[in-house]
Amino acid sequence: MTGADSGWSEKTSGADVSKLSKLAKFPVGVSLAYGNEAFSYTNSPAQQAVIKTHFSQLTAGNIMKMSYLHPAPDTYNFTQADDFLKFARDNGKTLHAHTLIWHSDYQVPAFMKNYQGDKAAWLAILKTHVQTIATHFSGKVASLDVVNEAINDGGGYRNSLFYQKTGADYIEQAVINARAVDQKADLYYNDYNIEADAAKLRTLTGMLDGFKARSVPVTGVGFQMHIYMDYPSVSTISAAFKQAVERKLKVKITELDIPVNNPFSPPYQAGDIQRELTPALALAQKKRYCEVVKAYRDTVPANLRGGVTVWGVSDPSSWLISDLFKNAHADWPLLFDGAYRQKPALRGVADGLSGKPCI
Ligand code: 9MR
Repeated sequence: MTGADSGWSEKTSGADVSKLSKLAKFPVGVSLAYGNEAFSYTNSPAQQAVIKTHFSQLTAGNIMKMSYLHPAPDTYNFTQADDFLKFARDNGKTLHAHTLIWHSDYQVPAFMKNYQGDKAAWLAILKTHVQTIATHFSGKVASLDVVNEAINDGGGYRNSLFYQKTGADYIEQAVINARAVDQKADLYYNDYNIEADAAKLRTLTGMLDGFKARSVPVTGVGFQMHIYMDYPSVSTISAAFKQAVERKLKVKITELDIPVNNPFSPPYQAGDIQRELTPALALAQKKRYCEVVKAYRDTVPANLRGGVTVWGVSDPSSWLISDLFKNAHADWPLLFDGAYRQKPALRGVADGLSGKPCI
């Protein structure tokens, strides 16, 4: 059974949310698949209706990554991204651009993988990359993930292609270079597990302190928040947000999802892995979503709230149901089911946004 099937009943869920984003003064976002990708909104009026009703900000799940926008040294392709931007604008949504620099093997353009050059040459091609893209989107996007996932699980900088060529300098250079061509957009450093992994968080705060000392103009930290029902605790999450808040940096939850099974640790509930989204599990997930959003509101002052974005619209579209996790049962992570029906999780987010008790 996959996330498309569910045992909970819409009638008993009491989700009944009329317009999620109206409940917050900050952006309430969602990531979307585009064009030929599976679960693209472009082919689905039902999905479009959900997007238009409930979200105020959009992030492209893929099409604004490096290899899509900059496939060859002198070739930039903005066709899809511009169409996506048009969809956002036509529907009164802001856009969060993801992401200017990311080490992921799938997303680094082939020409960069093969590029031979010294540190100065690498910093120069990355500067051109960052500034060409940030210039194109300047005035059109509210915020950008400038660098994604540059820190290791367990701490220290990730030994990515970019790190091998430039050390950690590429990170702050990207922020400085983006700011030089876009004075308005919020500029984020974005990563996963920084809310959970103490050593990873220490590397992050060390990096942020260095930025401060050198006046590197980062606006905030994107906490991806691919989390679980049982991990990490709300107090651990709040403490991590505080690290950014204490440094007067914005906090943006950029990729929130909460599967009911945790493939990395024993099943969420004792016994076998949950193979059905029972009403009890759906309600537990509602509570968890609420607590996370409430922790965000309670910990991050209004002027530092960059927003909350979920990583996908419907359960079966989630990256967690993709090949990578196919056999791992990281199921039902999002706010709508495969038929775009509201899950209790949506009510949980709504309650969290409105400061209601999490039940
Ligand atoms: O959800 C995205 C999936 O469709 C892509 O195949 C994958 C590789 O580009 O990236 C996924 O999104 C990732 C995001 O860009 C960065 N943080 C982790 C996300 C989930 O893997």
